[in-house]
Amino acid sequence: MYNPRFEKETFKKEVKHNVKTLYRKTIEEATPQQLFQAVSYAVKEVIIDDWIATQNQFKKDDPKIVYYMSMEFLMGRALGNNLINMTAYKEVKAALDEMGIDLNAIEDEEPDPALGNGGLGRLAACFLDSLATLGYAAYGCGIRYRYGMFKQKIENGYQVETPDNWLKEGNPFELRREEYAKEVRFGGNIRVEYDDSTNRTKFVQENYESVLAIPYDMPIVGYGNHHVNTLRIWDAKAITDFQLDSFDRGDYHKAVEQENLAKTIVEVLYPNDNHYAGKELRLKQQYFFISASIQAAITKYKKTHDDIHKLPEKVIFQMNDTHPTVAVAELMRILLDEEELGWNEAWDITTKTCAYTNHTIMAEALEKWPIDLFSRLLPRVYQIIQEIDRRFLIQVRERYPGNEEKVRKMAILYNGQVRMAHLAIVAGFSVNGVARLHTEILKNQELRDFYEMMPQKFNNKTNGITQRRFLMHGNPLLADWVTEKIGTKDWITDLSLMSGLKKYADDSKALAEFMDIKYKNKVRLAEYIRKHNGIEVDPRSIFDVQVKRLHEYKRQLLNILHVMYLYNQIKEHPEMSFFPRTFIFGAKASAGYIRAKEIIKLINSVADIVNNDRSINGKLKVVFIEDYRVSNAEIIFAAADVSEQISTASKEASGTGNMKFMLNGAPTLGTMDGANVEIVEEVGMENAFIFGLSSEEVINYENNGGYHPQDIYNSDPDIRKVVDQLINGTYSNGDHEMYRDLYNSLLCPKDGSKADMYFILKDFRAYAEAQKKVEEAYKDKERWAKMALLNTACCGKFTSDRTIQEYVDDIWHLDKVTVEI
Ligand code: B1N
Repeated sequence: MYNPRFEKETFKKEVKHNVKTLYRKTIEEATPQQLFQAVSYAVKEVIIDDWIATQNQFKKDDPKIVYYMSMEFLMGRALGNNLINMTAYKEVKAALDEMGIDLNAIEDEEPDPALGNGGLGRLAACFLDSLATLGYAAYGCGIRYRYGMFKQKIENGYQVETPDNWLKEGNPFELRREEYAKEVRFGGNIRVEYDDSTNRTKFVQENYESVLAIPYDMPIVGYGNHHVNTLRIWDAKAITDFQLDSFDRGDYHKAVEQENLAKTIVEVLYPNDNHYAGKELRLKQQYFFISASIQAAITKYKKTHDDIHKLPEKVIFQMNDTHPTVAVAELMRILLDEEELGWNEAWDITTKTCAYTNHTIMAEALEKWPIDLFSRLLPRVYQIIQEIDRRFLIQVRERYPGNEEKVRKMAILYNGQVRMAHLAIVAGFSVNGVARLHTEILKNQELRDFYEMMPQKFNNKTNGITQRRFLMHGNPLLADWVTEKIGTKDWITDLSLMSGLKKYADDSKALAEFMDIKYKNKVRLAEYIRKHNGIEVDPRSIFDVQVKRLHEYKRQLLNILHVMYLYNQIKEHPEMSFFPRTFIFGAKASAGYIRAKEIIKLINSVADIVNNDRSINGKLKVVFIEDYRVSNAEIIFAAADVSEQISTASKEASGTGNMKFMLNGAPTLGTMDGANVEIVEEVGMENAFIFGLSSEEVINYENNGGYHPQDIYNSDPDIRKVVDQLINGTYSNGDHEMYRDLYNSLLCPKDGSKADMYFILKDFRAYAEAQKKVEEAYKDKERWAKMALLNTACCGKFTSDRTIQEYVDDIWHLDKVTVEI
């Protein structure tokens, strides 16, 4: 047993006790939310002991610590996951059963913490899970947004956003740690002072505004090892009167200003995925959590070490994309202005401590802050960046004498902007992409100049996912079956053992069991859809699923245009054989992304028409699942037959949903993009459905001004019919304008962009053919079962445990910690 406190009678007593002291109620009287709180506090009690033990072990071992700096942590619910990782899920479920409490129902009471947009934030969460499970010392550093990712409602087919007040009922797993607060300063000016006694120039920030950053700690429980790391997210509070400089005390105006700053700074997560909006408040958020986190890390280091020069032996700051990149300048500031080191010493430390992960090549996601905004908000940090840039350009000119074009291309400060990626590359000792293809594109295209000058920094770390959440918790039936078949539970921490399933690829009995589990999971999803959408879907139909953020490059439009094409085919040839299909979508669009919202409306309009057409006998169904998020994702992956990964080749850096589908036995229907390439390499071409332009072809077209979608429109009547249906009222009650912009985007955009930028019409036929192959394969039950099973069997590479071990081996060089209980 993991911990005697999970022993049935002990745990039941604890829950009863909590209900009584928290709510003055009995179990029978408590609401489900109150039961969730009471159970969570009982679980937290146990976690805290391990948390303390882990911290004590850190004190003894003094391991190197990685600080994973991220604007986003898409954690998902904690209760079930913590129980799984404490290997107490089944015990606790049984204990609660005896009290008449359904653990699943209690879990559904937990708000789904959504402090992230999509893949980037969820990756951070998977990494924390793996770091704790592998026994490494790690902190996640982020922001405690009052409102996370918005809740999505679909009204009349349109997306409507409502606030995600996730803290409304209180978060039982967090710990407020007021005593570790740090001050963060914004704006004002820098007074330069010369100190004769020390011969040093001092830089003093004056007339600034400041806020107090207050950390909240959340436990990150490792699997079965009593190791508990910390996710530290910062709240902001106004600096109270007595903490103000004496001349500011009693300045009412300033007091109110600082209250406002504190309130607004952590108010809400920017709901943009793969998009840079350039808002001042966003830069404030970035500096706020970075300054607080770096200060805290330095304070912690200095408590037990007296030589700041040895910081790189004990500390790594891993920057999750460029959003935390101001970290390099903030670390320099602390080393220069507070530790009073010289530039070279400070630079040496910084460049051994900071590392950068790139997650996208989408041009619109590149962070380029206007210098006037940046220097006004962060005057001292800006000075430091100027000096970093000045020294870097000297090196560029040394390496490329007379090549001012290179200088312009590589400068950190250029054209009135601070290019954050350049800063991250220059100051980081490691630059990594998130899938092999992505890293190659970085080296050969996007970051070519930097790769040429400093090839040793570049490396690949293909993303991964945690099997604890996405198989054990999301798909318990399959998890138990895997354990039985391969005769060990060890896959939970060693996913390569899944290959032990390969020997069942031709075993009819095993295949039937595997598909029976899939069927049960489809029934579970069908029930969810009935409850939440009021749509009846047939679990015997093919569940064809595309769930991810809505973005043009991810091509949900290609998917729905193909559905429209199939519908036309069925109507035109009612006699044609057609295996029933349910197309399932889930996607949030950024609030200001008009075209993405039009695509959501189109999907819902097509759903309306198709689902209500009695003449097609339910052969085709379209479902848009409202409010796609981590908690319903777990149910969706488990139930999928087909994994749609159809981004325009070269655009999806990696993808991680693709891996979750694979783990759950859904073959990939996709392009050779991101990690799909590696998925196919593992499972074999014959167990996936690959189609479309290659990344080279796409990049080639792009470099030559695009292609002519008109030619395809003119020569292919099926495609023409579908495209015309966007503007002939078929899906808009006769309104010819509703989808005009989507139509134009394919043939003749009004905003000056290229026609069909994402090659939807170009890839359409290839996609339709691949879909035809899916149908053929599915009709052959054994063949399909074998494909599905082999996907699960070959997914070993895609665990985040493997990814984290690679980061440790190649970049972080952390020490393993064994928590002694
Ligand atoms: O990061 C994931 C990858 O698997 C996906 O392919 C990639 O699209 C995603 C600005 C982003 N890249 N960039 C972002 C998110 C928020 C934001 O404000 C950019 N997200 C990704 C994990 O590597």
